[in-house]
Amino acid sequence: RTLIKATGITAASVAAPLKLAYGQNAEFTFKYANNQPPQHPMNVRAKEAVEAIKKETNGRMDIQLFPSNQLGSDTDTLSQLRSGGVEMFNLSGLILSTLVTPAALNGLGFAFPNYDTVWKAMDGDVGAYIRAQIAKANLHTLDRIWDNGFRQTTSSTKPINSPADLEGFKIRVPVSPMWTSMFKAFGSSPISINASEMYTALQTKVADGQENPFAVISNFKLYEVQKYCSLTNHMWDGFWTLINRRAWDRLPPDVRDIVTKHINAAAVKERVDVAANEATLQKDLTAKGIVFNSPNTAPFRDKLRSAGFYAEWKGKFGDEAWAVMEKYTGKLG
Ligand code: X2X
Repeated sequence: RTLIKATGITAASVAAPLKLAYGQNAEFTFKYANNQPPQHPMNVRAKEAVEAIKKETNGRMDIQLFPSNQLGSDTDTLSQLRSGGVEMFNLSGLILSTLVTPAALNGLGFAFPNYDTVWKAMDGDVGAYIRAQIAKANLHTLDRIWDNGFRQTTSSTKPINSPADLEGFKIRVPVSPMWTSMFKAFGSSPISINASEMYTALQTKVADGQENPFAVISNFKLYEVQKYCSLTNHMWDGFWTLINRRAWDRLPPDVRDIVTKHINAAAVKERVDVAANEATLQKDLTAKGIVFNSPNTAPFRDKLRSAGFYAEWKGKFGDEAWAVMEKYTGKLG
């Protein structure tokens, strides 16, 4: 005590460096949830980012990552995010659309021809439009959307070659009106099931098929319960990083900037990882027994058009949102 007084060091200034040195007792702690297994590039890059954030904030900001829906299904976790039980969540925009309808815009059937158009739209005006709508629901969204991917259709019973093969097909879809509406337009029997229950639903034949990008088919081990994979590329889906508004507002601006910088950078790296894996994953899945086929997708799009799918969604999204999408995709429907 005498020594501290004599040197002018206060208790606070002694305690602070100790905290920094050992990285304990973080000032801010966030739970950060997602639905992907730990090996998915999203979790690999998110883990690097939370470590970098801890380091650059000298331990002030501690983000704990919870992969594989450890905190609850996507639907549950969205409720927890809104109440503040979970502070951060990577969620598909289409599932978020149960709360914010325009977040499903990018899921419009066959809207994007390739990744180039996806990133232009999502890093451009489509993304900005969606984030502005999400902000109205009291959630903060980081700028860079993570890649889930172009979705392919798998089945335990038969390959999907034409829209007729989808008629009466029992297909698991995520819990979101866009998916239900699309597969109803195909004449299928869509069953809404969260990702955390997907494997079991396929294993027990509650559903005969599902649709997801290669990375999900592989990381969720769907090759154990599915035989065929049809390259339908019927929609592109990504994950927004959503943050509870009150939790975000509690962070000092310098910490917010560090979080924003590292999570956005991680999302961009994850996009590159997912793209790099695509070619090898198809080979891996073939080796695991999956049989691939490449249907002509034009008749699928025609079927959605004639079933009134585009007209229905143009009405739901409104002319402004529709025009923002068409700036990138050309005429929809
Ligand atoms: O639930 C799914 O199918 C998944 C993993 O693709 C989403 O997060 C929408």
